[in-house]
Amino acid sequence: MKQIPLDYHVISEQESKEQSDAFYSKMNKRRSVRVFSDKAVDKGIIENIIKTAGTAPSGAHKQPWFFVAISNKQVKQKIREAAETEEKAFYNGRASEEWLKDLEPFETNWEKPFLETAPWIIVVFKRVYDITPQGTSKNYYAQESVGIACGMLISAIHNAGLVTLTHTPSPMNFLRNILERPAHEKPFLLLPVGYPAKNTTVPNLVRKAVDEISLFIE
Ligand code: IYR
Repeated sequence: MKQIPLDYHVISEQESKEQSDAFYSKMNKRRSVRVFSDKAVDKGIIENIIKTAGTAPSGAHKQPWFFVAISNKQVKQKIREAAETEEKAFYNGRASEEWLKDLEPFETNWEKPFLETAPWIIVVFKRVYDITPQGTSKNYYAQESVGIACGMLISAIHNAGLVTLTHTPSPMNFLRNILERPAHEKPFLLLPVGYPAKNTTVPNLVRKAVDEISLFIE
């Protein structure tokens, strides 16, 4: 592939410190939200968020992701109904005792009204392989690549002043059917996106300290 100069401008160590501090403070304010306002969000903002996710690195630059953004009320209703069917089975027997106990602090249940209230739902698909005019082409590290893209998507949502929830109704294959996506795309994550409902509360979580999540070898 043709090489081009890197578009890069060095910043001072002071700026680097300030920017890393500011970005951490901003990201540390991100919280998963389960109760949404129905206030509309402009399509252009959702497009920017998806474009940001699409800047993620990927194995052999295969970009093995596909994003479906839904604001259509009927489609959101279909997704809610199908997700709640799976969630009912999960909460009424499929989940282990241990799993349900671990979820208690979050006060979740099978009901997922946010799938209709949130102005947008983004469904992320992982392309297990690609289909090209020449036939099929292999993707590498698709799981890692799409996981990274989702992290960037969530950061972009937060940066746009919006909130989301990483929702994984399990199994998620109904999303492929409702959204009429091809067989080589596997549903990966479902994210309602919008504004929090008025007076939304969140669990009083504590994040692990840096010395609990890292080791420095100097
Ligand atoms: N998918 C279910 C259960 C659930 C599982 C985990 I792991 C969570 O962090 C939260 C919920 C639900 O959405 O309720």
